[in-house]
Amino acid sequence: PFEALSVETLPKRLGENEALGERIGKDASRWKVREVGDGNLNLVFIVEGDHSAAVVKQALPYVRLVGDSWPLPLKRSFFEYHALTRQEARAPGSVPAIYHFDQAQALIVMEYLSPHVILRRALIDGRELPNIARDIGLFMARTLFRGSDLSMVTKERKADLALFADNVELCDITENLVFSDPYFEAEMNRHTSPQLDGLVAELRADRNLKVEAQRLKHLFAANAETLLHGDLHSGSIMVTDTETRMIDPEFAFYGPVAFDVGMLLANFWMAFFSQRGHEDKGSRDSMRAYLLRVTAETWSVFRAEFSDLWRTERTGMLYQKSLFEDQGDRLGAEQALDHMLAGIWTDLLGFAGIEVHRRILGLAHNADFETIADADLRASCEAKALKFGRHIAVNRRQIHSIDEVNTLAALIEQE
Ligand code: SR1
Ligand code: MG
Repeated sequence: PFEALSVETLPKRLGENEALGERIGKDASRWKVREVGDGNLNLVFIVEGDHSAAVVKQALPYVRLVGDSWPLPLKRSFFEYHALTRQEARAPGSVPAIYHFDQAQALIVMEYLSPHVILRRALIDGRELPNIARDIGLFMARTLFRGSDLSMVTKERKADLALFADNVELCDITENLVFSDPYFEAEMNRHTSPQLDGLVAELRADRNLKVEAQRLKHLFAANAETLLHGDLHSGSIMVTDTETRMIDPEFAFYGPVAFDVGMLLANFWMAFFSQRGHEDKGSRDSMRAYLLRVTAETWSVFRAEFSDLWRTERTGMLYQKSLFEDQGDRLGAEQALDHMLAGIWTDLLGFAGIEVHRRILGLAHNADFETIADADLRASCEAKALKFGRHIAVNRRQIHSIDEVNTLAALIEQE
């Protein structure tokens, strides 16, 4: 039966696994174990032995953030494992290596990434990382293209879709926490700045915004386009100055391409709006400019790589080459690509706006804002982010370039 690990029980339980012993160190009694999980859902341990170190991630039968009053199935670990293996195949080197998976114990033993830190932490600290836009843009384009009917054998994609369709409880979290709860007085909501009460009431009375959020929820739930990471925010990415790895795809399921891209860009924009709150040790002008460059570069890398894959790897049943290039109609294939990218762009703005809102109004907040000690300053950063989120979600069909969005972000930030 399932048993949650502890610092004390882990060496005994995993030390019996020969392959792990070989890798970490044969004498498990010498393993040093720390529990480091600070996420919303799981236990995470770092295990250091005589040979090397590893990370052990174990799902709990409930939501760690809330407690056992909110049960959550252990099978999320199964989906995380299968998402990691697909991401590694589609974007090699972008996720941690897996050493061991135990479905019954809902645990994954994986590569210990060191000296990596969580990207969100690095951005709060004002670190300008040179490679994140390229690395994340490539990761998204490769996993999202290669997990879709543009690339996969459709029989395999449909079987995979059925497999991940069972990740229903984690989809349910997103469907409620991201798309609905922020827009009414849901029980689990908590905005921590009472200074925002007026604006929050305005947003909850904003018919256009609520209709848009529901249209996006519909898209999220009904458009099973590709295998998503499902929770691609800056807390799901680990970095050094030169390396970037995506972690934690337990929310993986088949959904719209634009969801991952929108959630990710939203987290860069939130980092941007929170910088004013982290200026106690010096100006963040350069960091703000950097973050806007990162959003533009990420989108541009994504577009370029997605387009390249479209031209070179379109082996699936969608927009078959036999309809276009094979008949000498390269322009037709380009036209279809433009349409798809235009759709992704419009939808990602919606998902981004909604993601910004839920991180301020809903249950699961962001350290970017939460670590701002001065309550008025925090509320002012959050208010600007909320206005920005509303604007891009509601006006997404009228916004045509990332430069436009970034100009708007800079204008709101300076208000
Ligand atoms: C109850 S889970 C809250 C949030 O944490 C995860 O990281 C997801 O973002 C989820 O929405
Ligand atoms: Mg997570």
